[in-house]
Order: sequence, then structure tokens, then C-alpha cells
Amino acid sequence: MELDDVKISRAIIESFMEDFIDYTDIDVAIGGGGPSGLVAGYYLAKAGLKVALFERKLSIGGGMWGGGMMFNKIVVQEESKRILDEFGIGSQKYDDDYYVADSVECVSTLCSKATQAGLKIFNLISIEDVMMKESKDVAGLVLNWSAVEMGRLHVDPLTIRTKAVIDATGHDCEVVKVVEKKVGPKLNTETGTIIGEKPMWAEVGEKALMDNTKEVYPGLYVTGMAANAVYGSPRMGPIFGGMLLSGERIAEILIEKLK
Ligand code: 48H
Ligand code: FE2
Repeated sequence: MELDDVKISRAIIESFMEDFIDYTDIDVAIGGGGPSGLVAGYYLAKAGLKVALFERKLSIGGGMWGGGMMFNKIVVQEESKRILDEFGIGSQKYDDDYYVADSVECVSTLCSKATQAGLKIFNLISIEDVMMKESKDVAGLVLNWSAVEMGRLHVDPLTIRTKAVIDATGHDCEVVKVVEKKVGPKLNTETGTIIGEKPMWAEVGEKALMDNTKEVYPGLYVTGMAANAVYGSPRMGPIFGGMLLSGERIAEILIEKLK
């Protein structure tokens, strides 16, 4: 077989464009490919919803690769071990009720199982804004190549339509920040605004996360670290059980709403 350089290029361009066009009108768009976004995407796709995840960076996985302080291990608590099991991620028991997992195995397996379940991942794309119509509900995402953002180029974005957006962008809760900037203090929080992440306290941070995993503005949902940042709950360090459970929870909420 003789290799045709141009045919290789055409295959890539055609296939990517087909996917991108196909995903301009979807059920759920997830912002951020850390653990919470990947788990949410897995369950939503498994339930048959059309769901895409947009990740700014080249690599998927967010803050999970580096474990704690670059020791590439993560800890999960008893309640969330079943999610590691669902994905087939190995773990070792530590003491009575902690489990330790390899962070590289975690990210690669979450990514692999989620895409195989039907989650479409677009990396190297940043969410820079949301679309709103008369109702002022969040009705779409405004996207641009991360290279445009990094190069500070003045290039206008493109827009996709979606029934729901999940902010899974981690500590910076970037999608909620954009919405707050546009609508003012109208978020579903005590102050109507983003309250801001509180200091380290794993016990409270992990518990609060489940309550914080919800709709924060019509059409906009939060999961993972973004949820604790928006609702003013503590950070929790390298215990990742809450991230997994929060991803699962937000998927359950949306499956019930959209199915
Ligand atoms: C596209 C974006 C944008 C944007 C950001 O930080 P993450 O890993 O998020 P979570 O919530 O799934 O997991 C949090 C966890 O990693 C963590 O930091 C913990 C548990 N910390 C505790 C502590 O005490 O510090 O992933 C978010 C992803 C990243 O990959 C970003 O690149 C991406 O979102 N992202 N993608 N458009 N505007 N903003
Ligand atoms: Fe973190």
C-alpha cells in the first residue's frame, strides 16, 4: 500500500468536521475534563444522552494526574470505592476505610471508559462564554481554540446549542464566573454570587460537595471542585471520592430531567 500524505490529511479534517458539526446541538455540554466531568460524562452517555466535554488543555484529567504534591496516588473513601469498581480501576485498602489508587490508571481509565460509553471529548477547546436567549436560561456554549486564547488573538468564537451545561472546571468555576458576570447576583447561592472556596477541611468539604452538586442557574449545573467554590465550602486536598460521587450525582440529576 502506497501512503498518500494528502489522503491522511483529508481523513483527519473530514472526520473532525463531521464530529464537530454533529455536536453543535446536544443534550449536555460539560466544561472541563477533570475527574468530576469525566464521571458525569460517562454516566450521561451510558444513559443514552448526547453529551460532549470541552477541555482547554491537550490532556484530559485535570488535577488528578499529580495525586498529592506529585506523589501520583489518590485516596478515596469507602462510599466512593464502588465508582472505582464500576470503572474497573484497581485500589488498595489503607487502614480500614481508605483506598489508594494510582492516579495515572485513574485518569486513563476514566477517559477510556467514558469515551467508550459514548462521551465525545473535544480537547484544546476553551469555553469563553455562554449563549442566552429571551428566557435568560443558559442555552449554549461559546467556544474557541485554546491556541487563540493562549495567543491572545482577536478571533471570534463559535457557538453550540445544548439543553444543559455542567461547569466541571475545578477551582476556578469558569463557566459560573462568566454567567455571574453577565446576569449579576442571580445565582442559586445564599448571596446570589459565587461565594468562594474555603480553607482545607476534607471532612466538611467532601460532605458539602454532595449538597453543592446541583443547578446553580437555569440551565447551568455545577460539579466537583467548582461546586464547592461556588457555594463557599472547604477544599479537601487529594481525596477524590467526592469528585467521583459528585460527577455521578450531577449525571443522575440531568438524566432524570432530560430523559
Ligand atoms: C475548558 C476548562 C476551562 C474552560 C478549566 O480541576 P479539575 O481536575 O476539576 P474537578 O473538579 O473534576 O477535580 C478537582 C480536583 O482535580 C482537585 O483539584 C481537587 C480535589 N482539589 C482539592 C484541593 O484542595 O485542591 O479539572 C478541571 C478541568 C481542567 O482540565 C481544566 O483545564 C479545565 O477543566 N478547564 N476547560 N474551558 N474555560 N476552565
Ligand atoms: Fe485541587
